[in-house]
Amino acid sequence: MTATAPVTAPLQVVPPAQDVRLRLYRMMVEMRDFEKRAYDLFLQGLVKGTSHLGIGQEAVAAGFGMAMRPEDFTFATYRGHNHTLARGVAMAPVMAELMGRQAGLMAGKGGSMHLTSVAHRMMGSYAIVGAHLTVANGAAWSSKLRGTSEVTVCFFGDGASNIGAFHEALNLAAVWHLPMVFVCENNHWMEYTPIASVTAVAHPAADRAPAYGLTPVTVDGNDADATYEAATAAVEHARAGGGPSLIEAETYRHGGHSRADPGTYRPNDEVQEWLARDPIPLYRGRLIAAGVSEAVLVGIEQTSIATVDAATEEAKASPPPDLSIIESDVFTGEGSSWRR
Ligand SMILES: Cc1ncc(C[n+]2csc(CCOP(=O)(O)OP(=O)(O)O)c2C)c(N)n1
Repeated sequence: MTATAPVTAPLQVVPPAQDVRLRLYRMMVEMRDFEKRAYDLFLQGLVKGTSHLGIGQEAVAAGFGMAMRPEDFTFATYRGHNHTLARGVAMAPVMAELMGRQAGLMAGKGGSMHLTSVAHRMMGSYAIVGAHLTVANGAAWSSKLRGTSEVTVCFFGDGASNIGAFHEALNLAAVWHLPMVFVCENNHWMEYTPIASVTAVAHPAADRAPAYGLTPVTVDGNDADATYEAATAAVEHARAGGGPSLIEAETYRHGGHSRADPGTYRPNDEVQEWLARDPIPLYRGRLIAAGVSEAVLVGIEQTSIATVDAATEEAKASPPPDLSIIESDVFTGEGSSWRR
């Protein structure tokens, strides 16, 4: 069974201002260059452990990253490099983390699947499918109890929509009217299984939203203008006290599920159809059509490569972590006193 055809955006997308569009383009180019380099470094044996690339899915991370404020929280899956960069985390510590170096975001202890930067309110990348949706609810509940205007955005894959925690999280978010935005990145495949072959509805997340009183929203996840518009609406709705939203962004991963997977189980015509809708060349063409000069775009592209080069060298220059860090950052150090 092949994946469903891409949605044609149901939204009347209003083009963002040109400076926003250029920042969206820069973010997507940087994400792509970063992940291509990470893959090269994996082939050289320098990236340790496994990694899951979001190449092809950049317009989702960029659209939401642009719509969020610094005080908002992100929760992501193991496919979380792009979401981490989208929160403004510098490339060098992320690259060093992938390489298991001391200069890594978590001193080299976490690796690709656990990227976290509390300072950037990037509250973690989670490897247990679906489990982080309930944790994200906790962050949103905290924001609400503290009377803040913080919003939590939680990304997950289509496969997570068939996990019980997805339904539990949507239900409580609705009951507690939490400032949450649930974002399903429907890339049509959960590891090696097409989501359509194991799901009773066409849109695995959006079609279930009404069961929890939420509006079903689908968006073209390869169109950065559309993701940005949908993200802005949902984030500001939550910030204004309107409660949770769910957005299903239809997209596609260009490569396999994880680093060692060539992805050959996918029909070639399906892969070609989606490659032709690569979000970055599509957006580049749109910017040119809108009057942006070739020189401006080339400048963004050259700067991106230079940034990735510098991050790679910085990461390579860092030594492996000292064994003494193995017990740090494991416990809060406050025992269970917080429970009383
Ligand atoms: C609870 C649980 N079951 C199974 C796995 C193994 N597993 C890792 S990724 C994955 C596929 C998830 O697909 P999806 O949610 O669509 O996300 P994607 O990888 O496409 O981004 C599975 C089954 C897991 N990590 N956690």
